[in-house]
Order: sequence, then structure tokens, then C-alpha cells
Amino acid sequence: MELRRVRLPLVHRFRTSSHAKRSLEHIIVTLTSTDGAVGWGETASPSGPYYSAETVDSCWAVARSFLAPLVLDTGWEHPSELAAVMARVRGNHFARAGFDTAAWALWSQVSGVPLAEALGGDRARVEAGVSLGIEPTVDELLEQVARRVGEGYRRVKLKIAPGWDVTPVRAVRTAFPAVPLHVDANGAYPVDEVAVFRQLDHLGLLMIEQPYAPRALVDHAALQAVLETPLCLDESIEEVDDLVTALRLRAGRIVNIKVSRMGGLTAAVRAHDLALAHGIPVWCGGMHEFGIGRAANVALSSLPGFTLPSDVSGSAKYYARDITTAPIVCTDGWVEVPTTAGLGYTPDLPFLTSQTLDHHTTAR
Ligand code: OSB
Ligand code: MG
Repeated sequence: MELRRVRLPLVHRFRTSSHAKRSLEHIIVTLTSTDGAVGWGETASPSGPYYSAETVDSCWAVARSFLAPLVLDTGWEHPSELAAVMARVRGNHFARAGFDTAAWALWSQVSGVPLAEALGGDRARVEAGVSLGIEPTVDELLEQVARRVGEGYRRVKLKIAPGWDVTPVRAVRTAFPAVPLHVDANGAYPVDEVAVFRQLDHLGLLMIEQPYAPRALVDHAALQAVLETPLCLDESIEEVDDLVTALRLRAGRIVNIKVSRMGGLTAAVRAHDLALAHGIPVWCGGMHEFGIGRAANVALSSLPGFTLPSDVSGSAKYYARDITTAPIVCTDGWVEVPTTAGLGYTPDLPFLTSQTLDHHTTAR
């Protein structure tokens, strides 16, 4: 097992309600079986604890001290068995996701089936949306939207925050009346804020993502009851059990499923299955993944319940050069699902090595 801390510069600064970033550091997990088969996974935690409690340092520490020995000492036939053992570690979903995705990549490689098929996917290509950060001015935001719509992206998501909401969103809606549009607050609003959402309710949005703090499920349910626009939960859904609670409370009508936030593909597929059984549409969210995590997101998005465009933009939206030999490419708003065994993308080892800040190897 190898763990690498890898840094890539972002082509464009990305600001959310909580913070801004210019480069990202993710952990790349490699699992090599005794007969030489290889599976790659990605832990895509942000550096700081603003999206969730995890950080790249916490992931690195938990991966080295707890997950690496646990994974290496576990014999497994199917990745879901490994996920069940890793669940002994509470929380730390981003850290677990790197190992879980590497196990799925290894398993699909050894089984000779594409990862998407191994997960239950049945689409040849997936619809891509794009997530746009908070810009210094409305004009700069309009430029970003024009550029991405021009590239063919099939849905645009705008980050909002108190003080940057109705005005920029209305400006985008006016300039692009037909573009499927949604907003994401990353939980930045106090639970007594309703007026802003009533105004956004008139702008023909596909959804309003995570208006309130993650645990405020009762408040999300109260807001959903007075809005036409569906609420979408992101940060609130870390466990499949959180989805059970949210469904029972009617806290939202759409779910963003993230591989990282759920702790891997195993849990992401379970959340998908539960949402599908309840008639709740889902889409795949992103954490600005490098090529390895991005490939896992594409595979997941091919499952039947992913009926809304996912945040699976091409690598070029974030990185001048990705860590895979071929970047993920979005053409006219679609990303092809690989048909070869395993992940379908190969790491570019020399480039990966050149971007690696720290490296840890363990073997049994
Ligand atoms: O809320 O979806 C989010 C990025 C970092 C943290 C949280 C979020 C995001 C994104 C980026 O919106 C989506 C992507 O990877 O393209
Ligand atoms: Mg979100």
C-alpha cells in the first residue's frame, strides 16, 4: 500500500461561503495485490476543516495510523467487505473514501469489468454540470457563466453566501434565462433566514443546495415546506442513516451524493439505492477531484438514479495538467464512461511523482 500527498495548482481561484483556494493537496492511495494487480483511490479532503471536520492532515494521520494497518490486515473478496471493516473507524469519511475507491478500482480490474458496471451503472456517458465559486464582481461571475455555458456544460451551480445571493443570481438568470441553474450555500445561512430563499424561489432554480448547517435537518424541512424550489442536501448526508432521517423528515427533495463525504463508493451506492427506492433524484457532487477521484465520480454517475447533471466537469476546469495520462474530458456537456476494466484511467507516474510532497509505503 502506498499513500502519496499530491499537490496541484488550480487554474482559477475557487471561493465558497467559507474560504478560498488556489491549489489543492489530495492523498492518492495505491493498493497492490500479491499477484501484482493495482487499484488507485483518492482522498479529496480540503486542507481546512470548513466543509467537514476533516483536513488533509487529519486524513494523512488517520490513514497512516489506523486505516492502513486495518486495510492490510483484512482479507476481503469484495470491496463492501472492506468498507464494513473500515466502518470501525468512526467519521473520517474522506480518509476512508481513498481506500474504498482503491479497493473498488482493484476489484473491477481483477474482475475484468469496468468500474461503472461493477457499481451497477448502465449509462455510456454522463451529463456534466459545473460549479462556479464566488467572484469579486457580478461581471466576473457573468464572464465565468458565459465561458462554461459556451463550453457546453448542461447545468450551472453558483456558490452563494450572505451578501452574495439574490443580486448575482438574478443577474445570471436575466442574462441566461434558459440555463438550468442552481445555488449552493454550503450551510452559510442562520436557520431564521427565510426571506432570501423566498426571493430565490422566484428565479426558476433547479434546487437550493444546503442552505443551513449540516445538522439542521428540522430547519431544512421547515424551509422546504414553504418553498416551491426543491432543497438539495449535501453536508447533511454523511451516513446512509442521515439520508434515512432526512427522508423521514422531508428535509429536502434532492440529494447530492459525494463519494468523499459518504466514505467511499460502497456507501455512495447504498445512498443512491435508498434515494431511488424513495423516488428522490440524486446527482454526484465533487470535491475538485484529481483524475483518480474524478474517474470514480464518472463511474458512480452512470447509475440509474443519477438523473440530474453531476459536478463531473472535465479536468481542465480545475487543472492545467491532471495526474492521469489522459485527462477527463467533457464534450458538449457529456463525459464518456470508460468501457475498459477497472477505473479506465491510468496515473501519469512521472508527473504524479513530481507533484508528490510526502510518500508512505506499508506492506504485508
Ligand atoms: O459544496 O459541492 C460543494 C467544492 C469544495 C467543497 C464543497 C463543494 C465543492 C464544489 C465543487 O462545489 C464541485 C466540483 O468538484 O466541481
Ligand atoms: Mg455543496
